[in-house]
Amino acid sequence: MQAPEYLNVRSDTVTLPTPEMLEAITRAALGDDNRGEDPTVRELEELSAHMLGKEAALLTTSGQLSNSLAVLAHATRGDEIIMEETSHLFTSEQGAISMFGGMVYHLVPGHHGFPSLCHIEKAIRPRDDIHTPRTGLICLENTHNHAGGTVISPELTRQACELAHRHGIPVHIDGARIFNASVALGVDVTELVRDADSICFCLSKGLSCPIGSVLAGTREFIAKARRLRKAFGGGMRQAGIIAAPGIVALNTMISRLREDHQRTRALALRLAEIPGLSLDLDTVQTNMIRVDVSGVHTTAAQFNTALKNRGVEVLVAGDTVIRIVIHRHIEDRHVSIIADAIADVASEFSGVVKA
Ligand code: TLP
Repeated sequence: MQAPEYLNVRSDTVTLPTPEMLEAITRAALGDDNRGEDPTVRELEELSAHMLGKEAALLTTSGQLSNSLAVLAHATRGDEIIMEETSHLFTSEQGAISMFGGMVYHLVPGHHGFPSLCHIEKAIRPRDDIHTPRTGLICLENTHNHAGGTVISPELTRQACELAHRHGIPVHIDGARIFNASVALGVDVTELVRDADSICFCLSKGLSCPIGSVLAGTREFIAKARRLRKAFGGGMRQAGIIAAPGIVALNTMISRLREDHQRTRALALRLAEIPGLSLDLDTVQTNMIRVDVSGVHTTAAQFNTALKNRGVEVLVAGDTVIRIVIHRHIEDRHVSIIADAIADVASEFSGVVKA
């Protein structure tokens, strides 16, 4: 008998490289990337810039490093950075932009992760007031992690950028999962990033690469970010072994994200039927589901422990909120296994005996 599978749906970061990626690593032409001599890194950077409709791109080790480099390249010490109040940049990156860049967060409320335009406008500081900080940058996040993987449309992105640019402020998009947004909306990724001054995306999430993120923008911006990357100790040598699977991912892994979204929707519909669990189906737009388990009188941590004993692992995303992220290793047949395990745990905690 085969051992039961352990289904880790904590994040799409758990995905492993494909055989094609591993083969590409062994074949990659390599050089010293710190000196711009790695041909595979150059190829990935050129391909990324082309796909995003930007002048240039830079390979970095992580989404967080890309975000920090973007903020530090756009803004200066003491500047305020406007973003939605649950942005990953604020909630989950250790305050790095304050720690390393001396920037200040200016948080605004939003809907489904999109900061409302009137709040952005109110948050922008007057240029000529000697008392206030300067507004250095506006950040958007697409898809929005803490809002549940929600997407921002090209039209909303355009409106936010138009507002920012009217005030002479640049816009950065944390697009860790921008390809999920483009697939969910059925629009080319260039439509989603056209008006933004910079954008980063992750290779290491739903695209299944082991490492890496790419930051893109103008040539001048990327040259600045490249210098800063070195200052952070993020300059790499034969980084073609990271870039090679990235090229495979960009060429082959984007359209399949649709399957992840379909399975996510199917699972969310099952979970919405389970007594005591609460989730907002409106936010289930890509590959994530957030579920509040307080209705079955337990904590997210206890819920996860009970789930792990049944071979399913989720993320504890709040005191009573669990997060499920569907990815390449989750097949159709796993959807009902996960739903049954969650239903079992929910009924166990709520003391309801199953018929
Ligand atoms: N998100 C991770 C962890 O923070 C939990 C995840 O599992 O979702 N921007 C966004 C929107 C992200 O979701 C993440 C990672 C990052 C940036 C940072 O990327 P990495 O982990 O590569 O530094």
